[in-house]
Amino acid sequence: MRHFSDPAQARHAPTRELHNGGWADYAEVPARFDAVLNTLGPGEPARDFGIEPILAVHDPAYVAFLREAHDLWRAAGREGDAMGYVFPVVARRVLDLDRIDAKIGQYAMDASTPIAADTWRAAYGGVQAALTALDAVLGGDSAAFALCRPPGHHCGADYMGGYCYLNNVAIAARAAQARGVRRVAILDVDYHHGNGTQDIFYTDGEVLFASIHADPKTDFPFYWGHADERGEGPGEGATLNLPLPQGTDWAGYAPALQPALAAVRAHGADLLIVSYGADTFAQDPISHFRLQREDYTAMGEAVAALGLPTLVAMEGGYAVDALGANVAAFLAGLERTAR
Ligand code: OKP
Ligand code: ZN
Repeated sequence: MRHFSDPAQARHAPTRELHNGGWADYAEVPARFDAVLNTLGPGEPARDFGIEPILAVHDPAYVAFLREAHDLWRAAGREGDAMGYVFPVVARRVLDLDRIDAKIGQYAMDASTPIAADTWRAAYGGVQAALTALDAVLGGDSAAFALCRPPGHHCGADYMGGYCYLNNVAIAARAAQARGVRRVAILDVDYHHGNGTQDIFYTDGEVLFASIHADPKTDFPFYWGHADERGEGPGEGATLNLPLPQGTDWAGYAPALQPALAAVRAHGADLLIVSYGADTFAQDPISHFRLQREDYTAMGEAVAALGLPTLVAMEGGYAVDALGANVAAFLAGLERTAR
């Protein structure tokens, strides 16, 4: 299977995040990118599809903010990474304030998503990797892998969060539709609920969002991903949330995969996009499932059995030493079943 990335993605290097009331080392490290390439090989460079596919999903004012936030931060005399600390609950879109802290709060859902000097460039590169992999799939490859980093599934049309700035899979889904694909299914198997992706497609009946994740009662992002969130209006029934308890191993995970795959089948999707996070791994330092490397192969085989053209986009996975092998195991399973 071919895979795609942009070297600029390794330049995004925030130092710390606010977690449980204190500073924690930033878990979404550049070494994740190198670890995957070390295992899979260098792959192919992302091509540049421009800003338009990004603006098909994200608010132009949010994109402008992402591009300038770190410069504004420095201009305000600050050091290190730009990060907010006040978040508007009611009037998010009403005020247009100049103070950098107010701008950040307006466009952020948490303090886990600092903007460093090269954040925009890295996030842009990750989007282009996704779009290049999409192009491979639409061009006839049965599957392709985009080494997206930073990840994307927590950010919405006009907010960042959970280490995510641009929603790679949402942008790929809309780009596919612009090229004539009608029905898209997004299967999110990252440990955390993909609240941004859900949000973007919540009222859209043509894009299915199905997610298996840690119960948000105990895990980030808390406010989204509960089983009763099923979509709204024309999107009603096109969101499926399958929360699982901390400690879930493959024996508990595999049964949840079945209704998710059944929903993809029932959707009549022409294209499958997988938000693949390896943070369900037993040794993941910030997560609490118990999957093993070989379980990812079984997961890949189950996904391949759908028989759909498949774009796999990287989300989380923080056990850096095991990350390459956990990605390779999933891709091997995806390739094993002939289609
Ligand atoms: C991003 B993705 C740990 C705090 C965790 C943010 C989690 C974002 C996960 N120090 N807060 O879904 O893997
Ligand atoms: Zn995650």
